[in-house]
Amino acid sequence: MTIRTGAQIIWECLVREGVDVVFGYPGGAILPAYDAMLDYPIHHVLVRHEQGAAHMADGYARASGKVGVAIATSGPGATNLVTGIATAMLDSSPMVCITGQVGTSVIGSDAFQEVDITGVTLPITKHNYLVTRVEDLARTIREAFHIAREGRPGPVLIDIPKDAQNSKCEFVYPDDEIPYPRRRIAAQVPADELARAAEMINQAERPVILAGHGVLISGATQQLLEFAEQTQIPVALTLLGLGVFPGAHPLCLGMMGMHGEAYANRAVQGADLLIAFGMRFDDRVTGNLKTYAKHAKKIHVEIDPSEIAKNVRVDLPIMGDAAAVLEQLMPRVTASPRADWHAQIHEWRMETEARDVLRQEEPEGLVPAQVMYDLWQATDGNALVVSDVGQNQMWEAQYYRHDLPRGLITSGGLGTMGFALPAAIGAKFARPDAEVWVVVGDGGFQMTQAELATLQQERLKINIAIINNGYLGMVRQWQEFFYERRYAATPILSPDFVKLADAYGISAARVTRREDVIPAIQAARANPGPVVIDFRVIQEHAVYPMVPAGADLHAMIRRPVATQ
Ligand SMILES: Cc1cc2nc3c(=O)[nH]c(=O)nc-3n(C[C@H](O)[C@H](O)[C@H](O)COP(=O)(O)OP(=O)(O)OC[C@H]3O[C@@H](n4cnc5c(N)ncnc54)[C@H](O)[C@@H]3O)c2cc1C
Ligand SMILES: Cc1ncc(C[n+]2csc(CCOP(=O)(O)OP(=O)(O)O)c2C)c(N)n1
Ligand SMILES: [Mg+2]
Repeated sequence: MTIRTGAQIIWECLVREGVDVVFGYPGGAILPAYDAMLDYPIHHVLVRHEQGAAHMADGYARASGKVGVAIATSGPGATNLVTGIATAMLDSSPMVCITGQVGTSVIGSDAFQEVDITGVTLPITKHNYLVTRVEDLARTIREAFHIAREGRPGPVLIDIPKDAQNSKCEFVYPDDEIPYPRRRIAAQVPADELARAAEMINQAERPVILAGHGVLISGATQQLLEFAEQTQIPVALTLLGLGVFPGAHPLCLGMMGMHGEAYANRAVQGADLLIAFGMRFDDRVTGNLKTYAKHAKKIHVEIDPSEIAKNVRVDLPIMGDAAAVLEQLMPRVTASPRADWHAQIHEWRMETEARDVLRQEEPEGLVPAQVMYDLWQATDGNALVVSDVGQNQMWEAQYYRHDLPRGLITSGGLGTMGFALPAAIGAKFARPDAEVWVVVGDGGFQMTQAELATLQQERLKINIAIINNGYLGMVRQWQEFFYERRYAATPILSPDFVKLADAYGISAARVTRREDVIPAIQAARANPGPVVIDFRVIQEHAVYPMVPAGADLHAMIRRPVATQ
């Protein structure tokens, strides 16, 4: 008989789940678990704030497709995880968070560092548990990992009171079948649905494929490529879908939505059929729902039934895994040149390109889009970029062309500033050989810059490009467009980032001129340690195009062109 404490059972189970790295921060209620950890082959990354631990676990998950693990103590440790958990929830990222809790005998008494964290995280976890009996721990942990990764992935939290960690029981690893999900989605799509979908696709004259994050989660990138090439249907991508279809492919329309390519949005609005794979029609993607792709029939391929008809009414929902559905559709779809449609899209594309900031007369100062373009060039498009939130995120999405899946990690649904640096640390643990670049604004960087110490303590090679415009730029842009340039609370003072990096023992450079961009990037790449580059870009500079929130998708604010 194998007797183990609850604390030991945690690590026994994690090791069996294939976990070899966790991100965490200790404290009283989780001390038994930390004590037991030393006897297991697990690398613990000590973060500087628990929000960082959650983002690291999330970044690890997004870079690898595996479940990331974050650990925190009760009370403030657990509540500090909340933003990171919500970030993972909104973007369907698989994560398990383990929190210590006060002893079961004092739960509910406002004991020291007591917070009802299962209550707090109920709406932002896929599932959560309070495990009061050591006998339930092993099964719960196994179930938690299963739930985190199955179907539509998401974060799961396990709260473990200190006495459950200290108690002992017989340890038997429960490797029998997990009874979840209770409503499994059939692998086989009903024949009548396949026939209807194929008919709609084969008859369409102006179809567009909308591909999202679900294609990545499903591992369906190859199937998507074959499907698009077979049908000759252009592919527009969501922010979280960038890379699931090669950006360089002639059928690729780039990003759709609020800051998507104007020609992609025009194609969506002009389409007679939308075929959506693994995307959830977020409001950043659709704009005004009343006028969204009004003339298009819609097929929605989705794994989560609650996403069907949530935002957009669809003519044909197909429940299933994107890869499986694409494989079953393939033999039924026919090639069609659709020459008029492609010619129309080409015309829109040319019009869009004429307005490209990179084709405009050189403005004074460093153009952020240029920095992104140069980063793309200098890294041969092969970097794993982890972007933050705001204008920097949109410029990255527009000017760093992603041809490969899992080349971009970013917080889409929650739009969490401060995500990039910690998420990049997690991603580097998942993919140690990847060239990891953080793209972050001066505001977002200051939210989690304390993780520079974690970066250095772990001796990780990550490069950080701060797009420093002296503003909370994306909010300033809204103020410029919609609040008569009344810049309330958006000019932001930053420390000297070069000196800041130096204080952590990290190399740094400042770039103010275009000609210094590529040399600085190459010097950073050549440096064996982490490097921070402070790109001092033009301050008042907007991301175009922009669909104002709630406006019609075709009613884009466009960049003015000199010739018009
Ligand atoms: C400042 C800012 C600006 C933004 N602007 C834009 C913009 O212009 N354009 C844009 O696109 N986004 C934009 N976003 C991001 C946007 O908010 C959403 O996060 C994004 O559009 C969601 O993409 P998605 O639907 O592909 O991914 P998710 O939200 O992750 O949804 C994935 C979907 O796939 C499904 N799925 C999961 N697994 C599978 C599977 N195996 N098979 C089938 N389906 C599966 C899920 O159930 C879910 O419905 C912006 C965000 C910020 C912060
Ligand atoms: C945690 C958090 N707080 C507030 C916001 C609202 N917000 C969205 S973008 C943005 C500005 C970001 O500024 P910065 O990091 O400098 O990036 P920039 O837009 O200038 O590139 C703000 C405040 C947010 N997304 N996240
Ligand atoms: Mg800024």
